[in-house]
Amino acid sequence: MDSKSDIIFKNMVYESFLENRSKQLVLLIDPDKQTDDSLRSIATNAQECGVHSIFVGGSLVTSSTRNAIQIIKEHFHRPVILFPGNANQVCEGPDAILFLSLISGRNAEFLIGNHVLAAPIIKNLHIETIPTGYILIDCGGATSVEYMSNTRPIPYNKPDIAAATALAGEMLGLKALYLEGGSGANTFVNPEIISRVKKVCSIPLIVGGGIRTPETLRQVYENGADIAVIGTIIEKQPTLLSEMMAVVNDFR
Ligand code: 1GP
Repeated sequence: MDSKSDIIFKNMVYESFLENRSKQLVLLIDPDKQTDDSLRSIATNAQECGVHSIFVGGSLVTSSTRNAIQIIKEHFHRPVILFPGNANQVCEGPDAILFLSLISGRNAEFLIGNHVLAAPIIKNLHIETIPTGYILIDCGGATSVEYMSNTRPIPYNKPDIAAATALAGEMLGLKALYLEGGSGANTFVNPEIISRVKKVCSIPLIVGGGIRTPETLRQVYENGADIAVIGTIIEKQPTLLSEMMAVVNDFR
């Protein structure tokens, strides 16, 4: 039996990002938008549909993330990954944590400040970290993440800046990149940005924000996303999840 530190050393959740480099679908759950009952039904639906992982978090979370993770894990048996808006959201229970550096911004608190606060806690809790370059793209409308992080997103029509930012992140040793339009964004990340980033970087590429239809999801994958994240639309239409998974399966 592996000890907890062996599991961290082996980076098991990160390996699951790499092992299936076809396409993966992640469901984002914001604990503040759910009740215990709705968490049970969302997690059960995600398990049945074959969703690869669940991210838990948000820019501002006031309810118990730990409780949400515990309930989700009772019904969903693949990786449950903390996607924290800040160091305060770090808690016991997730299989891994996206250790996010907001590299599109110039706010030191989200480049290193929160990390210093969180690192000793994460170490004590024996949680695997996935160092991830988080890149905000302006997809219309002011998003919570932009406001809460006090950073400006990269303009929608500036693929050169996005690609250079992503490349710098990979050169700094980050192990995944996350192109983020922001939860509930007006539109999804510019496909040209996705394809330019994919061209210059080799680490797993996560894309999320504003993906609301199977057609959009297909476009995100065709342009180079390895992992797509959907949240808002599934809160509104849970039954759409199986249609989204059908798109993922087309790439297998
Ligand atoms: C936000 O990328 C996620 O971090 C999901 O966005 O809620 O718009 O699907 P949506």
